[in-house]
Amino acid sequence: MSRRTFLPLEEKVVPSSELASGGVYDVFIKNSSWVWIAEGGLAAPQAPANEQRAFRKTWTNTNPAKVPITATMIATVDNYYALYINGILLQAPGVSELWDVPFVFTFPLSSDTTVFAIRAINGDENTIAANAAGLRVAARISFSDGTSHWVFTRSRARTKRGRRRNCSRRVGAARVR
Ligand SMILES: [Ca+2]
Repeated sequence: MSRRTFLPLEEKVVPSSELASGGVYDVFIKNSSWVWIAEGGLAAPQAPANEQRAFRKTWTNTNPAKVPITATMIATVDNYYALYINGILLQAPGVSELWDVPFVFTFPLSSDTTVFAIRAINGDENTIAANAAGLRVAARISFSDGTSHWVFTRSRARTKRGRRRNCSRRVGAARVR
């Protein structure tokens, strides 16, 4: 029997290369969209308060010549979220998180399939009324040959519960987790 050990999470400054053109923050701002689940007859980005929704993306490498080695992901939720990678909790939900301050995560990949899962919570913002909700993500899969593949939230995607929808929200500076 063997026992795995894990490195502790460490919070750092986002590298300037990720803020520059082509970096994960730049690609996130230019290519990803806010999404949520249309429900209750509410107009985007409004959604019921004090409720949570689950989002999941299973990414599979379909090119046997490519070996995925790391993923760098930037994500935010209005209002906060838990992030799971292959079922492992990477980010616990924090009620004090700010939707306009996305986090960047980098983690190793050890197989051709990665499951990104987010439990997204729309907070009450001191009211029980409907309020803005959204999830926004970009992730870069890096391969051993130096190439990469991007995954984004897109407003035209569909979920089992209905059409996700876009909303215009400005996102500020990123923080690394
Ligand atoms: Ca909200």
